[in-house]
Amino acid sequence: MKRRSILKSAVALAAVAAVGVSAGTAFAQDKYSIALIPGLTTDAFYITMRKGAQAAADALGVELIFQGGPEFNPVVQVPVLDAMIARKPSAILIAPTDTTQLVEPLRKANEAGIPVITVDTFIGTGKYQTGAGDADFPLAYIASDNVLGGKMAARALANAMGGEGKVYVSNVKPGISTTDQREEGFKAAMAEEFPKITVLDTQYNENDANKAASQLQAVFARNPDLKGVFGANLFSALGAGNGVQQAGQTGNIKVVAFDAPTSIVDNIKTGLVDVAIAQHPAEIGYYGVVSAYAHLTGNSIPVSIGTGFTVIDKTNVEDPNVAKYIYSE
Ligand code: T6T
Repeated sequence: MKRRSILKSAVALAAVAAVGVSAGTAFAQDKYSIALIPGLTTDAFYITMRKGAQAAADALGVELIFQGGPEFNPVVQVPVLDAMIARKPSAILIAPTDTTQLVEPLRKANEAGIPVITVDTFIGTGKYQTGAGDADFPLAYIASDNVLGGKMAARALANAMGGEGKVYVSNVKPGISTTDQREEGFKAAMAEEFPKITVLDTQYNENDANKAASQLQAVFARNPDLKGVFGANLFSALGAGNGVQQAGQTGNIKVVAFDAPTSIVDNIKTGLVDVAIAQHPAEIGYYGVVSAYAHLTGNSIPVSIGTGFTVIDKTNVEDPNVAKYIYSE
């Protein structure tokens, strides 16, 4: 009898231990996993965003899963998102590659109970949690103020050109919130503040720098008095700058670049590019992870967080306080 009760207690103890072990395992599995799906993986902008996100993940003890496609394209991004939803991360941070085509795919994540935060780009109108529209379900939008950035680009280009002449925007394609807003801001500032500048038709390059370079040469062939170009993102700007060089127009056709990879910064040093407007992608990644974590741990979060810009030109390109905003490769 006595022996039996000892046995019983041993079984009970073993059961407790088993619960302890499984509770421990469950705890390990309960570590939050935050997915970051960039516009594309090989872009210095998103590589830098990932670094900021990883810094926050390390500080908070959460797992960061960085997964994306090789091209900035909804057809490529949606399957990556679907696969991520199947993995059931605790939250998804995503730079949607199209304002409308990512709405339904992201709704699936939301309906599966995975909180969604958009970083860099937005879906719908970008006004979330308003109860209006069918694309307001993401919890937050963390990004640069792209309309303002476009206005800053217009002012920088007008200044470099002496306030008159012909320019055009080298852009990716319509339907991307960031680059659409930059073009909108650029055109608005040109119309309101620089009446002697003519803005020619936008050239769309599908995020292909080679195409952007050929387009520059074609626009220049049709407009030998072309005085400036605004490259509305990294590949547009890189290509437009290369086009200016290939046309033998370095210094004559002014180039203002959105984004600041090392190649564009090098082009500032040689005089090919006049100004680069650096976004702060590391901050976008950092605050993305912090916001997701705050939400997961029961805190309220801001529905929108704006990060800043650093304007880089020949006068400050060597300044260490400016150099820290050059994107990582
Ligand atoms: O300009 C960034 C980003 O903000 C935009 O949404 C897409 O292009 C970049 O990634 C640069 O290539």
